[in-house]
Amino acid sequence: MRKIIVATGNEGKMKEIRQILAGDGIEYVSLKDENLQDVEIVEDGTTFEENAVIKARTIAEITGQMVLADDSGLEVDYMDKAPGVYSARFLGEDTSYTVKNNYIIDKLAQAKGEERSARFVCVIACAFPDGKVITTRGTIEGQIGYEEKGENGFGYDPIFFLPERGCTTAELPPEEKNKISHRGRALTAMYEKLKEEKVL
Ligand code: ITT
Repeated sequence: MRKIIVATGNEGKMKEIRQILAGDGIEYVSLKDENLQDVEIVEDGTTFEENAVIKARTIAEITGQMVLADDSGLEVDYMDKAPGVYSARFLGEDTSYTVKNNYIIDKLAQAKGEERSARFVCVIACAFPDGKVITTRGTIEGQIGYEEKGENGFGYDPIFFLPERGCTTAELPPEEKNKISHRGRALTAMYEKLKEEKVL
């Protein structure tokens, strides 16, 4: 079976990536699966695109293979689009998401209705051994909830409320989240591009 490396150490992402791309006869493996978890990746970009490219290129250069990477995050409009590209590092990499999520809820104490707007953004990069790189972007619009709700997903999902569904992305079954999520959209677009270019 053909194997494609996804340059991520985030297990929540990896699980969704496998679910979204399931059924194409390719095995998607993480950095840990390939014993590459200790490779230093300097994520010093200021955009999702820059960071996704840095991750995919670093691993493509080392392995000589085509590599996928995901850079994603939560933009809260009331917080000037923070935490954005710093979503994983927000309040410290080792701080629990209960603390991060409740901090955001508290920040929005005075925000009402539309003022609570937020989005998840995901950029997928595909880097080739010859240095070529392509990216796709997906977003999902929502609002910051008033309390954490739901056990599915990971990270900020318990506070990402979808008004049209009346629930958070952590309350959606995984297959429902993947159909509409930033990651589902960006990955589907990447899959189509790679098919067009006859790489898959
Ligand atoms: P890798 O760089 O190893 O892939 P990371 O977690 O450090 O893992 P990012 O820098 O892209 O990755 O940070 C993404 C963060 O954005 C992630 O840790 C979550 O906090 C948040 N995030 C992204 N997608 C999410 C989703 O679908 N649901 C909830 N939170 C999400």
